[in-house]
Amino acid sequence: MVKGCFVVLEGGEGAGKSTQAALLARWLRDRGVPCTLAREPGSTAVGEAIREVVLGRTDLEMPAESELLLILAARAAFVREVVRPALARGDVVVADRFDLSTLAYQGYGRGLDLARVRAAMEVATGDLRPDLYLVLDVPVEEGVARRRAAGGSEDRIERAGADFLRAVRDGYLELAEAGERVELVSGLGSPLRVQERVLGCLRRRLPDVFGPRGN
Ligand code: T5A
Repeated sequence: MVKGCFVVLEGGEGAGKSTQAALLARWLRDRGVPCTLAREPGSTAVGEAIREVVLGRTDLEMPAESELLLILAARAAFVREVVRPALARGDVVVADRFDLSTLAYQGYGRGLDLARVRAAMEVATGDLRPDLYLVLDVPVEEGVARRRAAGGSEDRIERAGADFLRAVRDGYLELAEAGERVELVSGLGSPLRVQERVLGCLRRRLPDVFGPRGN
């Protein structure tokens, strides 16, 4: 039986994280593997309330430090109420964003000191470490075009503009280069083509869970 495992989909706006997270959750469930699919910020009562402030309140200007601490307040609940209980049950947790987003957006994007961001993040996450991060990468223009085609309005963070989104993407590329548990995956091509790449990485990096013996 598959043991608990924590996989995170990361990347910039419109990279295809939600699409791939949903495809991966379906792939696991089709094979009888218990799976918890969740998104950040959100997935708890307090997290969804904070999401409404951080993303929904486009009228609010706030210091980057306030944005960071609100997101971490949401994460503290996410870790305690969603991730840890799911891992204890033996689920595969598929998260649409986690702490790399904070380094990429609040660190590289907003310009907060990375060491201080990491120190603050410890309060929210404790010793919890994902088994693998998959960073989906598309050029900023492609991500923005996909989001526009999907319709809906820009959230408070997306409104920061193209230079901000480019800094976020560069941050992800650096984090993927440096991170031992981080895989960079091209998000270009059809969703099914991207899913093949995602599954290829998972089989290679987490064979006990995603390899032929795991499934
Ligand atoms: N945030 C979050 C921080 O600043 N710090 C943090 O610590 C955390 C956790 C989250 C926001 O919060 C910020 C970052 C974000 O700004 P969100 O609504 O969850 O906000 O936003 P995103 O995660 O960015 O969601 P997006 O919808 O923008 O991007 P996704 O999930 O990467 O993309 P997806 O799958 O929704 O696809 C977007 C569109 O593209 C299509 C889809 O059908 C959809 O229409 N698509 C494709 N089109 C062509 N080819 C493919 N391969 C496609 N895959 C999907």
